[in-house]
Amino acid sequence: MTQNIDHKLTPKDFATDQDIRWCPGCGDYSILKQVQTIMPEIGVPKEDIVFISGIGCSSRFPYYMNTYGVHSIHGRAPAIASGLKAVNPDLSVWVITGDGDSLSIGGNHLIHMLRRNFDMNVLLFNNEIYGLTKGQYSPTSPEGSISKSTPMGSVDHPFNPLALCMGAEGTFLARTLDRDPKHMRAVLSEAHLHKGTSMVEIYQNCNVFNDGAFFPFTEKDSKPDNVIFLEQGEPLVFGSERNRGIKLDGFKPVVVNLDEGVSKDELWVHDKTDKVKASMLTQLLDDPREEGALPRAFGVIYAEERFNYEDVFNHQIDKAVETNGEGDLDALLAGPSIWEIA
Ligand SMILES: Cc1ncc(C[n+]2csc(CCOP(=O)(O)OP(=O)(O)O)c2C)c(N)n1
Ligand code: SF4
Repeated sequence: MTQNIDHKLTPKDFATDQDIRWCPGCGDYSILKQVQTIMPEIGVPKEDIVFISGIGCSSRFPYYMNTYGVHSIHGRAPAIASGLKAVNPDLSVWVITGDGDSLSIGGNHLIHMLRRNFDMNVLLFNNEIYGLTKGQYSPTSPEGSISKSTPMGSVDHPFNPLALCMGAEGTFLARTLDRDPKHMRAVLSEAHLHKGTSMVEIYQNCNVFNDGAFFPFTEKDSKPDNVIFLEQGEPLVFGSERNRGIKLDGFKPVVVNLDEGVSKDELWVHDKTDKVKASMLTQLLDDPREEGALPRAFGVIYAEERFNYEDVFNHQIDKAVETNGEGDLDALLAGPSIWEIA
């Protein structure tokens, strides 16, 4: 859909007059800014954009976007977004959710939304904690996390969100960081272009209840050693000197040093359409604080073309109307199929 308006929109056109209730310093501000920045570029009229969230600090997002929006029910944004997209396929639909909202109470809704592959975008703000309810552990909190609800350390093994989404047959998986605005904007723009459900996991710092959870990936001194930025068709290279890379030894990723006789041609080349390799990238989840940890992948990990639910669903309705006529709901309800309750 192209913009059909006579003045060019700017990010300010997507801001609202609402007082923002996030804590000063929260990573949510950066995500809001990047989303508002890409909105004029995607060329969809404001009136055709809808942000739908569940419950959580992150889920206050729709109040701050000057588009249509629904601050819905805890964990249920995928269900509401799916219904809306099914009957209004021309809308640009964005689901905003937290790791608690989408992976605890909303886990079931998330996986079914993904396999259906509606053409919409999901931004999962992962801060590895429940922020709004003041710092309980979440399904992405690492083992041993000390929180309000796990004073002796969490015993739960965490989800790997993107591996979970891949297992649920997601067709677009990406990861980005609140503290890398340029990277986030590029990923969000690509997510918008994907014709299917794009899942973008965003590492988001909750500076009040889980400050620094992602510092190894975001801070200047540690980021180059812990982050691989994926580029389609490019070898996996990282490090402050860009002299380290990942090579596949069979199915085992190993770190190699390009200064020690290994050529770039031997490295793993990123192909977002290769499901097996994308699946391996989702498994690069080492704790960066541990000796010998492999770096973590950021960017578009996987992209697959598959039909959208809404297209086939609406095609079926058209076919049924063609064959059987418009139908009559009153007649159906008062119809001959009756039964008695004893
Ligand atoms: C049915 C229901 N159960 C529990 C809650 C309490 N609750 C509100 S937000 C939330 C979790 C929020 O965590 P997350 O989705 O990670 O968002 P964040 O606040 O960190 O952005 C919970 C458990 C609720 N509001 N409704
Ligand atoms: S509690 Fe955490 S996630 Fe919520 S607004 Fe404050 S800093 Fe952000």
